[in-house]
Amino acid sequence: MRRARRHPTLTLAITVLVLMSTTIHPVAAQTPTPSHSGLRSGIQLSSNGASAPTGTQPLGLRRSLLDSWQSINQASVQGRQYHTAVWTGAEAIMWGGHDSFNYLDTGIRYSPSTNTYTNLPQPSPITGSPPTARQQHTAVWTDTEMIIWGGETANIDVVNNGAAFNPVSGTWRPLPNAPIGGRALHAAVWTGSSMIVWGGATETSFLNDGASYSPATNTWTLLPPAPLSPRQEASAAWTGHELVIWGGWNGNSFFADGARYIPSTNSWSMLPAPPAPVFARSSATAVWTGNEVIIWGGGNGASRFGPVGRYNPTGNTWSPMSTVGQPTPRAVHAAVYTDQEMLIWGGSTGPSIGGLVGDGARYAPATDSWTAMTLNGAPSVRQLHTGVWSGSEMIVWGGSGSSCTIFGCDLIYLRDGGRYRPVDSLALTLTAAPTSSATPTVTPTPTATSLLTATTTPTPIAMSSLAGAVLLQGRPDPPNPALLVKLSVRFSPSVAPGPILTAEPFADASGHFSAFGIPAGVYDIEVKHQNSISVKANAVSMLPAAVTVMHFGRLPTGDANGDNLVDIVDFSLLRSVFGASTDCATSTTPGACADFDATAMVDIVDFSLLRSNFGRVGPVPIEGVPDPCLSAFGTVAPGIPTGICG
Ligand SMILES: [Ca+2]
Ligand SMILES: [Ca+2]
Repeated sequence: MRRARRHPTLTLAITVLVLMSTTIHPVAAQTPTPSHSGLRSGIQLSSNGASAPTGTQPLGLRRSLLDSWQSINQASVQGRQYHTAVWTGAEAIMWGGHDSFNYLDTGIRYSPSTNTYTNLPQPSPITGSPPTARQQHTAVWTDTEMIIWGGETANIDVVNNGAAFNPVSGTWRPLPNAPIGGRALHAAVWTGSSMIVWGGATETSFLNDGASYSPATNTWTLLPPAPLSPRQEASAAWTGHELVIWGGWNGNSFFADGARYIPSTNSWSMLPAPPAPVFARSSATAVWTGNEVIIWGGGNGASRFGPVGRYNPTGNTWSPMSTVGQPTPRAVHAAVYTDQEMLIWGGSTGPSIGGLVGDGARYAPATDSWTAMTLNGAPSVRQLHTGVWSGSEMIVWGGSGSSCTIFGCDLIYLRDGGRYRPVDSLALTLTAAPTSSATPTVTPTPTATSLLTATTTPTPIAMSSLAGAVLLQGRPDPPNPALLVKLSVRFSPSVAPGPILTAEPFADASGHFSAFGIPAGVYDIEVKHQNSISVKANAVSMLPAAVTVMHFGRLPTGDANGDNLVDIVDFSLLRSVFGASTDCATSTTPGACADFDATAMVDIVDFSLLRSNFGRVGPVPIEGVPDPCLSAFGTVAPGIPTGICG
């Protein structure tokens, strides 16, 4: 039984694992490479490099209301932890891992645009002894391939082999074995031309050697000796010029030192000490912002910690980070960088299963400030999950969670996830209007909740955003889960010719929704729910780099078949299911959506709602805006005082 890589920070969780398995499985953060620029694609809110905000923060009080989660259903493969994930530009690929009984060589491709999974082909070509299945390996995305390397296999042994998967051809190819020994819980980054692996542990020892693999030549190169002592679970990031390594654990000691390796000079140098107080730890996460490596979280045997700091490789200096509003200190969480903010979600805040969390927060380097992520619709608590940034969403998947009965709690292995969409109104309102955005307004494959589908090819233009709200006739006022519905929002240019844009955002329990990436202009905006007729606001000015705040009032209901008119057809549908229990979201029964008030029952109340709108045709003008907070119509631009929604 291995000892070297037993994780120091999750004692109780490991105990439970031992009860469920004959082996001990240490705990490590996921692939430390979610922040490569190569991973980014999809819809962007604005150009990169937002200028430092100044002045007041319009909508500051509402920022947390604008973000949202969308659930990802269970995959057909086993639940797992210690797997890896990469973002290909179109899909998240999750592979390998462990479910306490099995080492896994299965993988899935998850497409946000269709919200569906595809299984990876099996087996991968990593054959022979030890076998393919593994956990605690690493994965990087090269822009054409996902490279899997190292890890612990079903023989309870570590390996120095790997393979690369090409999602276009759908095929695997084996890698030549590395010139360094097998290992798990090592660091791996993609440099743009090579995969660098460093550190980690075997069954009996810890390592401080490394090597780089070039797909172009299909060859490995040894790294020069590092100035760091051997360790596992160090945090690592690629800056565009160097590999930055910090912290880790060697079975006895936790580390608070770090170093950087610069391939162009083939040299290592030590990092200066991070800002005080410095807590030695393992399993911190590191993201690259384009200017700094932000290292946060991790722990030792007894404690979890918040910031390490922000390391600037240009000046070889550290900056401290605010802890105000930060997430509960944690390890084995997911961290991604969005181009504006670092997102921290999930993980373990303490040694017991009860320490698993399903919350998170966003850190904005520009303002050194944290914003809580909404809990509304968030995935269940978990650790050792993966998180990748798609360009518009953080895609969280897998990990181990908690299942509790009167007998206590057990770890469960998850195969579902969630998609988190931050809406950074701060950046939207304070980013200077881009004159030549390199960011397309629309991608060829918008996600299910991607807000825009254009009918023509867009030209680069300054973007605008909508922060909207609705109520639904017949349903309680907010906050109420009956308001968690998908909306259809249509932007029709009012004055100048242009494409009609449609968005399908989800409202939250407050009825709030958002749409962004809208080319600045003047639009007629029409909002419809599946069971409502639409309401329309005419000639709304959407200014560049600003958020337009608008309440669309109470949507009139009664449209059972979604054709934007309430007539005899809807009445017939209602009558066909009258008195029945039904669910519009899941039932395919005609008339299932006649449950206008979301009581899961079609009854006289639904009939009355339909009757109240019988004969009406959408769109209709906005009716009744009962929320004074959101009754302010028009455009909110920099300089508007906060407190509108106090
Ligand atoms: Ca109808
Ligand atoms: Ca009902």
